[in-house]
Amino acid sequence: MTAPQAPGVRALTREELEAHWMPFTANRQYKAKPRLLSHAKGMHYWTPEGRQILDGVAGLWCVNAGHGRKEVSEAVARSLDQMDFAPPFQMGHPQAFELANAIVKIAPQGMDHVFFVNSGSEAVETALKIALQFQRLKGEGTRTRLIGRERGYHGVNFGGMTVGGMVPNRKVWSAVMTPGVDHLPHTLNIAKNAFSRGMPEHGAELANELERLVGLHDVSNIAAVIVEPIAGSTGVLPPPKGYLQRLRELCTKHGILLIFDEVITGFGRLGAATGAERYGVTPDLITLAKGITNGAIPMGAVLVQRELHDAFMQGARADIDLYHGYTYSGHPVACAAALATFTIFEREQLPARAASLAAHWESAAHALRGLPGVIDIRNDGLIAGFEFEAQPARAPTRAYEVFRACFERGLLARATGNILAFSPPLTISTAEIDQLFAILAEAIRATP
Ligand code: PXG
Ligand code: PLP
Repeated sequence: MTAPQAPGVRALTREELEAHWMPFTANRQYKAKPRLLSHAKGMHYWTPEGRQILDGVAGLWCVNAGHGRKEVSEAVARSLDQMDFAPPFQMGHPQAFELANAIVKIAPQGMDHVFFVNSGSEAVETALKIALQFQRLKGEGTRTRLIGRERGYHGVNFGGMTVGGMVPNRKVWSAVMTPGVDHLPHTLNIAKNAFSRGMPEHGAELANELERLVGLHDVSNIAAVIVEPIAGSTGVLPPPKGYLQRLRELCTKHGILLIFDEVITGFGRLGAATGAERYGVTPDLITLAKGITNGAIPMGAVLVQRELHDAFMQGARADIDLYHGYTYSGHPVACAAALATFTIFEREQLPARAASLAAHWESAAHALRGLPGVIDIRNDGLIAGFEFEAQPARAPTRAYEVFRACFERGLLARATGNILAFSPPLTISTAEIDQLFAILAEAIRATP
């Protein structure tokens, strides 16, 4: 594909890079050798110098329908022209209601209310707050404890950071984290499950740790459990067979709400509309973000079971039911982007497309087994993770160096710890899948 025009793109000087303090980035390392992206179309990015980069990560797990979708950009432009902003509190606009109905249509049965936010992190805070208030409304206000999981990622705000289990994201703020939080053990077991294709065989019993926490704190104190159906950011950890079912059973048995954080798994990534659908387990709340607008405009949402929502509607009609919301909740331009994304999803059947590509993706990924230092390959849907042998004294990690080698060879990967993750747009072709893993293999060989 020829590169789209990128007017006005020029190299930045070292000084010009300084003012922007970049998120989750080694700023000094980056600014000494910056990697810039200037334009994007379909499966590719381009650098300012005109190098074409195959997008192996859908931006950051979000551009599920591929880059530069005209329907999205035109809907955004129209919406901006029509109405730049509408206050979301005690006022509404048609697109927010239309979008909520569209989301409910792809949601698991019974999850038929949607609360809008602007990011995955905000979706998580919102879901936790709804869960806590629901327990009070049910007359079980002592249920305040929240349970996350080791190696979970639930965004960066205080609640999400605390239920999350990514050590570097937590350690500095340890003393001021949300009180009353415990963690289930993570499910990664390379000794038993290395090179599993899809869901690993071993580890369903780890869900029983919830029983231990119930025994420790007493069930009357536990409000909710939050997990990603498949942990993404901390290195692609597919759920062991039976694990999520067991967690659901235990939550139901003990009156504990189950929250699936589907910021990555929502909108087709696993070959179904949601991870809940893919794994056949229905939670009480689902957080969504990223793919909801194809990454074009920030947006997130929380999907809520009817029973929970209805419990909030029992007070006096003039009472505000949930003291929560953001200035940009359900922003009209974000809604327009999301509705256009939905149109593409339906027309191109992207979840089904991802499902039909998953077997090819899996075998192409696992064909890299045996490359030097690769100790595990994990996958599900259109996600794959490659774990490298630990070399504690090595900095940067091998994964980071392979990421750089991929970029030099025209492939965008995502390095997290000593793992490389891939999650391409669901519009990828089988030839592009082969190309992706061929570049990766070469980059691994070139990075001893
Ligand atoms: N929950 C999950 C499961 C996520 O994956 C968030 C919440 C937070 O979303 P926002 O929109 O606030 O970033 C995420 C975000 C990575 C990576 O390298 C993944 C995310 C963010 C940054 C990096 O895998 N996921
Ligand atoms: N800080 C101040 C001073 C505000 O007035 C507001 C919103 O009105 C916020 C923070 C929250 O901003 P947002 O609603 O965009 O999350």
